[in-house]
Amino acid sequence: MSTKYPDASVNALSRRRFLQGSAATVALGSMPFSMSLLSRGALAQTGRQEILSGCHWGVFKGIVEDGRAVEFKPWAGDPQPSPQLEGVRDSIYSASRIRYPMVRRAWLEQGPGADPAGRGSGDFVRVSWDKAIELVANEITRVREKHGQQAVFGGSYGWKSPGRLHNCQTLLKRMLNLTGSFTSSTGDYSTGAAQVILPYVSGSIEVYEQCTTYPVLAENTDLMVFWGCDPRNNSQISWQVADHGAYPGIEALKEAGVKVISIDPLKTDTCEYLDGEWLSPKPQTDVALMLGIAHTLYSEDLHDQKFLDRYTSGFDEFKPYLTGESDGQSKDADWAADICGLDADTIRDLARRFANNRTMLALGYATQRQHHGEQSTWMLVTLACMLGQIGLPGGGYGLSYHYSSGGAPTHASPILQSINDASGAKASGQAWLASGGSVSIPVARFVETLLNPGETMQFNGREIELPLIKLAYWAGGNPFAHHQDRNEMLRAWRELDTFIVNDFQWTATARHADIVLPTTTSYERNDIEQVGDYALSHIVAMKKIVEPQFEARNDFDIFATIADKMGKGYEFTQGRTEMDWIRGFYEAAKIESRAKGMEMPVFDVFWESNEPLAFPLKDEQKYFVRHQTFREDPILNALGTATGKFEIYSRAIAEYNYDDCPPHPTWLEPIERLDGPTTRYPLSIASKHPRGRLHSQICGTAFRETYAVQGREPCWLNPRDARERDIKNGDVVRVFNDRGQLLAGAVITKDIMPGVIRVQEGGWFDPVNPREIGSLCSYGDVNVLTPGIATSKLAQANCGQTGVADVEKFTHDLPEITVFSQPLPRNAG
Ligand SMILES: Nc1nc2c(c(=O)[nH]1)N[C@H]1C(S)=C(S)[C@@H](COP(=O)(O)OP(=O)(O)OC[C@H]3O[C@@H](n4cnc5c(=O)[nH]c(N)nc54)[C@H](O)[C@@H]3O)O[C@H]1N2
Ligand SMILES: Nc1nc2c(c(=O)[nH]1)N[C@H]1C(S)=C(S)[C@@H](COP(=O)(O)OP(=O)(O)OC[C@H]3O[C@@H](n4cnc5c(=O)[nH]c(N)nc54)[C@H](O)[C@@H]3O)O[C@H]1N2
Ligand SMILES: [Mo]
Repeated sequence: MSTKYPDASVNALSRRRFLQGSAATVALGSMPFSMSLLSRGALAQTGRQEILSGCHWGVFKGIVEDGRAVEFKPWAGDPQPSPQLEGVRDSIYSASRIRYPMVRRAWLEQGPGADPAGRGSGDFVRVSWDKAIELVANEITRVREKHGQQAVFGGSYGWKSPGRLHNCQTLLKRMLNLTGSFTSSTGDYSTGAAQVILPYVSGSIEVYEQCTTYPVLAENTDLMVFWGCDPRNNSQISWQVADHGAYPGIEALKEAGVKVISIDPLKTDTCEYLDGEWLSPKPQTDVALMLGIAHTLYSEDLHDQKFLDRYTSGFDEFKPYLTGESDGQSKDADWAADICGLDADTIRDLARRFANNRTMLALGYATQRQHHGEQSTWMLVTLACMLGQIGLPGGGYGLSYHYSSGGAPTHASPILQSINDASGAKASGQAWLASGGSVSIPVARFVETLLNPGETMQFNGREIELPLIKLAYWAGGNPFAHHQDRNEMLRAWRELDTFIVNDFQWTATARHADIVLPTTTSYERNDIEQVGDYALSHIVAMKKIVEPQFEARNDFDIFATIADKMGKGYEFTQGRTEMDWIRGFYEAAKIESRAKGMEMPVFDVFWESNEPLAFPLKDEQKYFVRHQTFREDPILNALGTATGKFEIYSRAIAEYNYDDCPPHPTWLEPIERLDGPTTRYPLSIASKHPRGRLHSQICGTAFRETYAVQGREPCWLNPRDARERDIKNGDVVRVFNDRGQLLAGAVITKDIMPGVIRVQEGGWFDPVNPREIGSLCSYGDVNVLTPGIATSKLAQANCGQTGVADVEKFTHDLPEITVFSQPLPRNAG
């Protein structure tokens, strides 16, 4: 297995479920499935059809009239459908659809590596599929022969569509593994820092594991703290097919009258909905704030020393830092107030309220997607240890309440198998961390690798040598949206001979490719998936809704044909059709299900029913409490750390001796922040995950019109900052710093703290002059402004939520936005 989230979460979940299953009594015989087979589903064979499918945004029925999808109607069982579904439907037909195989003219006419600065200029030549496949296969072979296997990069990262068969990233690796080897990538952009530090702290990656469930919170929690955490915005999507279970969960908190605090530079949807108390410390100063709270707990004897003694190790090493005994600076509330901007009384009050209530600390991922991002997660766990409520119903901490509906109870479901990357048996559940190729680099260090081949890099206690890469193949990701410091990246890309992209949209990534292969959307092929990353509530047929548009082909068929060209066609397909594979995954789940006392219907009945197949929820899962078993018996259920306890001080990290990741949680100044000591721009950038998109996905559809301002990405700013710059609502503004510049449309609102602007990640990069590094982005890709640095030597993760800039009213002629239509030659010569 080689995908990230499902393996991480599902392995942990399934392991636990199996353990619990063997202890609990699972009734033999059939369990009640809520699907009424065949009765509801039979398709009317008229001009109009309703076809069941699923996507990151949820389960839905594709309404098809005369072969065209006219509506994606949310499934009746969806508690809170995402409005983005309409944009998802439009992605099939949008003007940004890639129609034919295309090759960059200079590359085609002059060979690999020709005119690398011309990438992005839009001068493509249409070629036949046969020609395109031949070019790709020959180029992979050429690069391997000339520069070695590691010179091919196949660790392409991103939010490919769900589905157990058409997983384009796995399929790319499958082709590359069957024909040789390649350089892969490790980790992800979401939790790059947290997932590396947490195994030292709590013994597992945690960020993709189940939290104490919402029903438990509603019953037991007095105080729910959403710390840079916005589940109502972020639960619109899941890595698998979204269940949206967070929404009824949050509604239950509201009904129960749970007190809510939101610590965030923005007034979030979640805070608004729950009528929460909004506190806005300066971005990137959360560790200082947490230390101030911890200091108050300690100095007022509000901390739980018994919990610290029994369940943690290293508090004694941390204490001299907290009190200032070791460095002369007490980390008290006054010290914290100076840094974070909340006043000291508020900080002390937070400490008292946390200690005197059953408190759940729900941390999002943004605070770890920052310079020294390892520290915020570590410090939050430390705070929870001091409060001593970990493992109690409704107390402690949770790291995935905002992600894929973590906290929605887990159903008793079998786990669907999926196609593999043919790399052979991967021994442990850690496989997703370093899967596929023989060489692997931290995922966010690809640009650094291109620029520094042969150099060594510290990474999580190891040294790795950065490989020479000449060919990059991307499938199912958009690095020209997700990676930071776009201009540094453009420079690095010039080191490549060849960049190949499979996608269905003309993203900036596809535009910067040498060879572009048009793929189907998941609505043009058949597949199967689970509903909910944590809930695992259903198995859903992801049925083909419409025929492939233009010359689009499935990634499966594309990679099978490339493999075939290289003599490995049968090994790739194993002679099985799309439906053979899907049936096989289902049959394996049916066997697993039977072992657990549940009888799934035969495949054809499932498929024809046109309804998702539901799995039961047991009470012990409904009322799951994270770390409860550890609390009950810390010897028998020891954590996976070296000491078996929560580690507030890590001997292993001490041995690495990294200057940017000390052995206990520590406040370290980031390279830049609002009012930072060496910071040169006045506004901090919150590149929050978008309300109207999944990253960059569906930016190229008509749904963009629901939020765009003068056709551009919005830039939210506080009235004070707008007034100081004479900016009015709806003005086009230029946002800039030393790294880059973009245009955006001003949205003035008090829902953002002074000194902070919000430009959501995922806006499509649209340089006015593609040949010029530093050119103005006319649509609003926030990553022209963010730094490409790593969090630290420990995790080498991205810092997308670090960055400062300034804003001014844009008074020149507005440049055209070209990125949402078919590419045309621009500045090609
Ligand atoms: N500044 C800043 N930057 C960030 C973040 C931030 O908070 N701030 N967040 C980071 C995070 S957490 C993430 S996860 C990344 C997200 O970065 P990405 O996951 O790269 O972003 P997406 O827009 O989801 O890109 C997915 C691409 O895959 C394509 N695709 C979908 N399905 C298929 C398929 O079946 N086949 C093929 N061939 N292609 C397909 C889509 O069309 C799209 O172009 O961004 C990161 N970047
Ligand atoms: N609608 C939608 N939902 C999504 C996604 C999407 O693209 N669109 N992407 C999905 C993915 S891949 C991921 S990884 C998750 C991402 O989940 P997160 O990383 O948690 O999401 P963000 O929206 O980037 O940030 C969450 C909150 O943190 C706040 N914040 C930013 N900086 C700071 C800070 O320094 N301190 C504090 N206290 N708060 C801060 C932001 O204002 C925001 O409200 O979301 C998932 N959900
Ligand atoms: Mo992510």
